[in-house]
Amino acid sequence: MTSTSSRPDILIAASLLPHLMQRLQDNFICHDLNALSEEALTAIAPSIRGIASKGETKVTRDFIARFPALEIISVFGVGYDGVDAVAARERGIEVTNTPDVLTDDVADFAMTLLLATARQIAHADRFARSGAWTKGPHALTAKVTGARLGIVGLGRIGKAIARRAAAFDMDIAYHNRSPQSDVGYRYVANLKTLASEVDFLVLSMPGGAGTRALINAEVLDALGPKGFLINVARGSVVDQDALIKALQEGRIAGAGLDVFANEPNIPESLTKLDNVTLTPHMASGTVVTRTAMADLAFDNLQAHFSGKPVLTPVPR
Ligand code: NAP
Ligand code: 8YV
Repeated sequence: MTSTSSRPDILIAASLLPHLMQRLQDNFICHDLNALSEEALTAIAPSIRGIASKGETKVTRDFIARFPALEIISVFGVGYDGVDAVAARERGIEVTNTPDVLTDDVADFAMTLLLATARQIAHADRFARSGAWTKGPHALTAKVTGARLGIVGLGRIGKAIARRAAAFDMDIAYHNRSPQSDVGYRYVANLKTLASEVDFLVLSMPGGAGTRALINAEVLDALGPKGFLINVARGSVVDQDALIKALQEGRIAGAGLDVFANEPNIPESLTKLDNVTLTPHMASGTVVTRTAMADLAFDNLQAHFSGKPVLTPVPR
């Protein structure tokens, strides 16, 4: 713990894990954005030197402009699409995230969603509990082993998903803006073409303006009535209305979704569907991984305020 006089003031812009909050409170003067009135925020704004935030939290250009002494924004999460990193960079403000420590858990979860959706685990569970089994067997489901997998966003998480899919003998192809030199999987330059060639389309690209609604009605139609969409990326990368329509009309077979357009709200038109598996943005949500993310988010702040290079700056 550092002495109160030397502790930098930081703004807590999101609801964070108790473990992270404890470490922040021990080392910084913490101001909780949610507990501050507009007036109180204006009063403390000149003293704020750091912001602790989450992947989904909006830290806009206008918000950043309110803090003239801001030096660093530490994001708890690898995705930092909520932060206007360009506005931060223009001011020389450091932005950090938490890559790598969550890769395995997110990839495990993507495979879990894929298997659960293909084999209709959530539906079968409801079926078994309701007693419907006494009237006849559950419908047959889709085979995963040996099926064709398309990954959109073959980065850290995408590659970890591919390694897991290889153990299911899946035929793996991917789409990025450019091919990766360190993998042997088939690169498909056109997203619609990739969708038309696979049984499962898994999304693991970043959110933000560059990927907004990349998965639209045309891509879904290319995936087709036997194809499944699995999204562990961001809700923003899918045109959610087009997805719901495609699911309702059987134009795709099903979807496994961990992320949504307007979290934590999920439209009733989606929750009513039987051909979906829905989870509340929890792909990185194990005790071990969330603790590692919290430690990394803290260590970035600590390094910066100790005059050391931050551990994981976002790419420039
Ligand atoms: P990463 O290593 O940066 O990989 C992202 C990949 O996406 C890169 O290979 C990149 O390749 C590709 N990409 C970027 N823009 C693209 C575009 N317009 N079209 C197609 N591909 C594009 O990031 P990561 O660590 O794997 O994380 C990926 C994302 O997963 C995060 O940004 C976050 O949104 C999401 N995530 C979700 C959860 C969850 O709880 N559900 C947890 C962690 C992460 P190119 O640059 O060559 O295009
Ligand atoms: C986090 C995520 O759960 O890392 C990311 O990009 O989406 C998740 O790991 C989230 O950002 C924290 O709420």
